[in-house]
Amino acid sequence: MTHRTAEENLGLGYLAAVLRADGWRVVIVDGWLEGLTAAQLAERIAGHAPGLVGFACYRSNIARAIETLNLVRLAGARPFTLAGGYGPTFHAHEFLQAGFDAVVRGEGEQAILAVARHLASGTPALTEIPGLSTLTADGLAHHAPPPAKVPMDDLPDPARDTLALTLRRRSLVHVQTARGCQASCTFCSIVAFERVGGGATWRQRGIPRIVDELECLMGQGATHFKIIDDSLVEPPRDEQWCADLADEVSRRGIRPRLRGSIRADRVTEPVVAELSRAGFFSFSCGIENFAESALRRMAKRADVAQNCRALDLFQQYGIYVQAGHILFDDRTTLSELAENLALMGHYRWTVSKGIFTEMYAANGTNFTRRLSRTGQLLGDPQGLGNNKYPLTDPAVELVYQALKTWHKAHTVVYDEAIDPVSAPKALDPESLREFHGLGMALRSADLDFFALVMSVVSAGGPIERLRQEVAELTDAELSRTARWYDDFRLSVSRAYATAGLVYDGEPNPFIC
Ligand code: B12
Ligand code: SF4
Repeated sequence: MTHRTAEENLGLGYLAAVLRADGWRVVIVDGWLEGLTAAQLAERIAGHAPGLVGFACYRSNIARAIETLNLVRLAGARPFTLAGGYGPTFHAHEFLQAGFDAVVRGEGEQAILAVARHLASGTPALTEIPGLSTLTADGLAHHAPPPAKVPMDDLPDPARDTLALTLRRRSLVHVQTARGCQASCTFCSIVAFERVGGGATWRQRGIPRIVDELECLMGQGATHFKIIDDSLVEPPRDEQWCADLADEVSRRGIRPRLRGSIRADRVTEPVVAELSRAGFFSFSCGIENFAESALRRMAKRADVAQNCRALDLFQQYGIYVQAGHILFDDRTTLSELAENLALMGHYRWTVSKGIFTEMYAANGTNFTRRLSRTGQLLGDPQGLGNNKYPLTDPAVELVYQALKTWHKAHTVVYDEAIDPVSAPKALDPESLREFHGLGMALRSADLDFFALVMSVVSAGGPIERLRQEVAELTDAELSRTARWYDDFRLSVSRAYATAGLVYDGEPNPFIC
């Protein structure tokens, strides 16, 4: 669980589908979607007396997974326990030491099938299962490299056991049309994950299969979908592919509302026009930065001009955009911050959850490898899978601390106000507009504060004096605006009541 609201877990759906196709009885218990405590989840698991229990984990939920596992064991059940997903893939040792019998690195369909067969018949041996890791007397053992990736059209459609729950929560129904990405941004876990499995870092399904799945889900009541691909229009997908998708959707007479993710350098007018015709009303776009030097450092394929062109086109077609932003990394400069402030102000209509953003240093990424090589890694004290590192420029550090303090003070209101457009929820256009308006008001307040901090720090002077001035400014602005934020929260509550939505996220653990 996090500050986000729950969404369906397509990974579990794919694993269940593959196991069922092989004749196994599978039960999916989605503790997050169902809002279960560890004790309730453990009771449900133990009640099925399973031979194999698989947990889908992030590094950040290892503690809850282990708590649940221990409760299952306490209830007398002794299943073989397997952990998979991004957390176990990049932190295999920690998951095994914490008590899992085995970890699957990378995609799980083939490995879980092999583990199920092993448990039933002893064959294949655990040590022969590709992608499986266990603890041995010698420590962590990655027994065999992950298997060759299965072509996407050869995978069954994911099981949809949690569809009714998802629809009830008005959370978008997830669909995957491709896995991976062909770019290689330094901070990205997606490409790191794809490299674990080897082979191509991107593969796709054909349009007929994609639209079949949409049509089938619409027949079960789904209207709004999140296409969870990390990058929708990877080559060879192009303008023609977008037109073909729109044609196929229209030929079937369905009108899905779609949200997707796209890289800015793949955005052209025909792409946006055709995707809009296919039903896309919202995109998440990794803009990341408005300074050329920062984009080059991140190895982004897009330059600043492409970022701006993409945003302009989305605006022209009335598409909501959640703009991924990474304001700070170890080498951020004051002039880069100034360039960002200017263009963030120009594009204040984009949806962003708060003003403070920094580059995550996740295990397995090129960014983290570089920090490790240069001795800059300061560890992961919160155990969230996000290593700490120092900033080079002390003046930048002042802006960093000020924006972080500001963000922390408002994190609850960001999460609640912006969730319905960033998650997003299945809302009618009017509610969506209302939540977007609330997000823009928050964004303006954030940018005003960012501008004030920049004006103090850019004036220059001894760093200790600047530190004092920034601290005083932050305190003064927090108290000056307190009343406005109180009123704002009332507006958010009213918008939730009008839309009939409930926000049930937890406090954000990542801002610390
Ligand atoms: C949709 C999504 C979400 C949804 C919910 C997803 C859910 N219920 O699981 C939302 C928006 C809520 C979300 C939240 C978060 N997410 Co997210 N999310 C995604 C996204 C875009 C797609 C996930 C997906 O469905 N993939 C498709 C399925 C088929 O793949 P899969 O889930 O990885 O499962 C496969 C394997 O991992 C493995 N596997 C998975 N589980 C298991 C279990 C077992 C037993 C086995 C054997 C194998 C196995 O087999 C599966 C089939 O091959 C991914 C990016 C991506 N491409 O995966 C990011 C991603 C996984 N999320 C990420 C992050 C960081 C988060 C947050 C921590 C963000 C935040 N700061 O709040 C939160 C954490 C939420 C939590 N529960 O704690 C990162 C993880 C990075 C990392 N190094 O750990 C990713 C990679 C995004 C990124 N750009 O970096 N996320
Ligand atoms: S474009 Fe997005 S998914 Fe692709 S490598 Fe960059 S950050 Fe990762």
